[in-house]
Amino acid sequence: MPNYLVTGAAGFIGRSIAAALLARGDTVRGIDSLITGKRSNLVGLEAMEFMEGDLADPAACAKACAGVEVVFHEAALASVPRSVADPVATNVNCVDATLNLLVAAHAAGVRRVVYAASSSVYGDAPVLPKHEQMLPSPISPYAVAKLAGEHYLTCFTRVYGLETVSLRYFNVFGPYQDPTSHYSGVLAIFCRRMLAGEQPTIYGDGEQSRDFTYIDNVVHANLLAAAAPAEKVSGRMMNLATGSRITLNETVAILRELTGYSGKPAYEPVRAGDIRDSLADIRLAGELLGYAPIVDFREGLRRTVEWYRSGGGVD
Ligand code: UD2
Repeated sequence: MPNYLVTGAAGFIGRSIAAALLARGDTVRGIDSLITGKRSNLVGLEAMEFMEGDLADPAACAKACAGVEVVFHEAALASVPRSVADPVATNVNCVDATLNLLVAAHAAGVRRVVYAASSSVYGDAPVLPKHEQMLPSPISPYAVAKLAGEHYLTCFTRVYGLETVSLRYFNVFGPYQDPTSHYSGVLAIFCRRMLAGEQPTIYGDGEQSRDFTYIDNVVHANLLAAAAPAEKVSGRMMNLATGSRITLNETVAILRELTGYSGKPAYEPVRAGDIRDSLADIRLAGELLGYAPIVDFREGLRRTVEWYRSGGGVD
């Protein structure tokens, strides 16, 4: 029987967590609807028991949770603009899916659920860095859905005694992030375009900033969150980031060095639902998990460019 279930196991973050668990010898089950996850992301994860299934289906959730001790819940329909285009699909795949998973996890006797929450819940409050005592102020349907998931986790701890931890990811990037959709993370899109000698597009003036977080930091924090004592972390949410920020214009300048692209970006109007600046206070994850970033932005971007350069992300 697997110790761990990873939802969204054929997605960027899910497959990275599954790979780390397998590497340390754990038994892992993965579930993915393959709506945005890709079979090609399962290469190298052959030791994982993989189920194609949708968390919107309670029976699939029950099957996935059977015999599991800890769930890493990474499945989602990520992307702010996708949620603006189709808020109902985001709700089904983020809110309904999370509730179904929690019901199944509780019924199956799962001990802990670790949840991929999002920095988008802070909205556009001008305070930087964003800290966990701030009142959430979601702008996009995606942010609302991710926040609803957090509240369901806390509720399941309070009402049903299920251990839960929510990690508010800040703009995660790295190998295996899909660069092919216009709903993809910006750095994946920029890496792919600039390596191909194509012009990147910046929405807005490029002075918006993000606390871009390399994937290894996210995997590291998830493993810590699964192992931390319940009395310290259960029912809690915390930021997961690096505690530093960079503008899109600056990322393009670094990517010009790393990719050799010599052109300038195109500028288009600001995207609906977008946040201007994002920077995390990461002290709480330090206190509760002993988390500190292990790979900084520049090194993460260098590794990411190398991965795309060597053919990653293209099926
Ligand atoms: C939000 C969350 C992030 C995660 C993610 C999931 C915030 C601050 N962050 O990321 O934590 O949950 O959603 O999808 O809410 N852009 C361009 N050109 C492009 C693509 C994007 O300029 O080709 C801009 C975009 O308008 C935005 C920035 O890049 O200002 C980042 O966009 P993104 O889609 O990578 O991530 P974001 O910040 O919506």
